[in-house]
Amino acid sequence: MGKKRKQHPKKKKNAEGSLSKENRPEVETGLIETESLGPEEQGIVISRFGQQVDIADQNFNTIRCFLRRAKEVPVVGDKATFQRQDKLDTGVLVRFEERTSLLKRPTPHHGIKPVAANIDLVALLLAPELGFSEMLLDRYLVAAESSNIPVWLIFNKWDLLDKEEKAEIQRRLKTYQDIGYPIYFISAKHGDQVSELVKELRGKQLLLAGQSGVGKSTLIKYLFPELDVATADISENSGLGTHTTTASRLYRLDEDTFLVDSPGVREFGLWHLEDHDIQQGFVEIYKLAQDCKFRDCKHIKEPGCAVLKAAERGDIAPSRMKNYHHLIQNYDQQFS
Ligand SMILES: Nc1nc2c(ncn2[C@@H]2O[C@H](COP(=O)(O)OP(=O)(O)OP(=O)(O)O)[C@@H](O)[C@H]2O)c(=O)[nH]1
Ligand SMILES: [Mg+2]
Ligand SMILES: [Zn+2]
Repeated sequence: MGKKRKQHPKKKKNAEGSLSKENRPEVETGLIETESLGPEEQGIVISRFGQQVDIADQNFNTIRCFLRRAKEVPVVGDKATFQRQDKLDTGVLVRFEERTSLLKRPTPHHGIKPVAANIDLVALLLAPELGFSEMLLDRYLVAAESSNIPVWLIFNKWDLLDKEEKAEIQRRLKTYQDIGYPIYFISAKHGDQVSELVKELRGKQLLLAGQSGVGKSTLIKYLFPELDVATADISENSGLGTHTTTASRLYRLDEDTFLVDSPGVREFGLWHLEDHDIQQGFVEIYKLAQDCKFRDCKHIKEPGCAVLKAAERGDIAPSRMKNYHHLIQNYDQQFS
């Protein structure tokens, strides 16, 4: 908080800005001396804590900024305008720009939480010891597709598998490759195939997603060896990750490449999505649905269903069809 306080400060005007009012936090500089504020600067939100955000400036130095009476709060990845406070290493958020995307996640108690803004790629990490499951993968894909953000699959901890296990995973993931999802096999811990992956990531702002323990932070740690990034072993008791990362954080790889490390989710409900989102989330099914006799066909047992016909011919993977049916008939339930 600003050290000096004033009773009736002049209100700072945010004259320009093409944003809708809702997108512009009401910066009420009531507790901060406005004359002690520096000129407006551009930055990017790298993390958020309640009513404060860390903003990285043009040189990627971090300034803790206050938001006041925010109507809509910024999230990691938001492009922001801020002002420094004289003689302090803190500042004030003035506004943030309109977003190209906003990734949201369902919370355990049927809430919905914004996670990151301006993400143009979700890198979904998978790992062997957590029991790679098509059902969980399909749920993630449905959620990502509903935000219209492309998804890449990154199978991590490749070093833990023997030849047969690798072949088995490759076989199972081929289904996803065939429907258009790029797939990488890496070892974040040892750096295997990481530079090949990173080459493809240039110019993107991406979010590392996936269950707790898949190695999201380990990948960050490998890419930023000078930083102190917390990672932790999978619990011996539960066989699950230990939710080591508790808040999303943005890292800059180069001038125009940014990675967001995010906390792994335990529950991944899709109750917040409509039937249509579920249908759109299965990209190959959605494409075929255009040839169904009925426009509102759900591909369960309707006559003239092009999807069911394609499934009979073997053009849709049985596991995908099964998971689609499961989700379309139970979409309002919570899953873990
Ligand atoms: N053998 C092996 N272990 C790895 C690899 N990547 C990560 N690990 C280990 O997996 C464990 C979990 O890694 P984290 O990076 O903490 O996982 P996370 O996805 O960030 O988990 P949360 O922050 O809880 O969401 C750690 O013990 C890592 O050392 C890998 O490529 N190979
Ligand atoms: Mg982590
Ligand atoms: Zn149909």
